[in-house]
Amino acid sequence: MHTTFPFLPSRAALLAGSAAVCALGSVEATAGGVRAGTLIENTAIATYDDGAASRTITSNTVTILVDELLDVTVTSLNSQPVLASPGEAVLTFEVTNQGNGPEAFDLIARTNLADNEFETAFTSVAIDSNGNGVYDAGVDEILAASRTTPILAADQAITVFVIVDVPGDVEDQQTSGVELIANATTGTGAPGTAFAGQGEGGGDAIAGTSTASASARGALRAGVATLSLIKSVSFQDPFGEQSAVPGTLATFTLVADVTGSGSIDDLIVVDAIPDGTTYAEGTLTLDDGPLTDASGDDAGEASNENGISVSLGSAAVGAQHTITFTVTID
Ligand SMILES: [Ca+2]
Ligand SMILES: [Ca+2]
Ligand SMILES: [Ca+2]
Repeated sequence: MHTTFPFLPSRAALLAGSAAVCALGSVEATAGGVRAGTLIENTAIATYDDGAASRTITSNTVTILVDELLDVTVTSLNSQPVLASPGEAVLTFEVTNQGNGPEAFDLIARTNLADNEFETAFTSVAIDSNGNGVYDAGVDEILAASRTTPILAADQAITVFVIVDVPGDVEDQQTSGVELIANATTGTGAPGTAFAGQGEGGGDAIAGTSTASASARGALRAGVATLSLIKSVSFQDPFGEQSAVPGTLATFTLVADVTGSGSIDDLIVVDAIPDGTTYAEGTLTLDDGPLTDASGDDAGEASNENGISVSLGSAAVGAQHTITFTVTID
């Protein structure tokens, strides 16, 4: 079978052609489409034969000024909940201009979310000035109130840090969320909402499918290390028995256990020599190893006047340390 055209023009063979050009050169596209402010010019061409000659005419040119779509996404860059202990905690987000023109975004951080098991206090929002993906205090710029990002080019993304304060009474493994909202500074609204003349290049700005606003939630999980200290005593009396009489050696055992999450720092265990007893010189031990009574030569020191002191420094969860020392009952 061959195809026949249902319509055969007799004299004028009409050819409709079109040319799309940008007044400034090639048409640049972004994730949000053709760049805002682009002029798209379009002229139609018709050619025909009037019997005497083949002729060509062109239509008037229609020029389209591309309006600016306002669209944004926010994502959390923390793949796991941020481990939080009392004090500062940092959540990391990415804000991307998904529109087709330059736009800045107002950032709002919310810490009072409905299902939070503890509540953080908002401290500040910073941008990753040195681009290393990590919050660097004193280097990364803290945004002043209104917390507006720099103007982001179409498709540009920036890393944003939300810095919060974790309360001192947080319990291990409790969770909390922080939401970061980004609103286009030109305005937000239902998709299609127009802001006349406020688009890049003099066109309108138009809220896109994101409503020119987006948010994401980051999570915190409290990691709190707790220290337990258990003290016990055993006796060896002058008769080889366990009575507590004058002359009995009383050995105290202190067991320090770190539980929960994370670690603790600057751990020091001290104990006084009880009244009615005298320190038995050279009896201080740590984890079954001897410590000298002198100060400054190892982790411990002991004397009848000042009691015992053992510096354990940092200790991670699961660490257990045992200290012993002996006194004589006077
Ligand atoms: Ca804009
Ligand atoms: Ca940084
Ligand atoms: Ca010592």
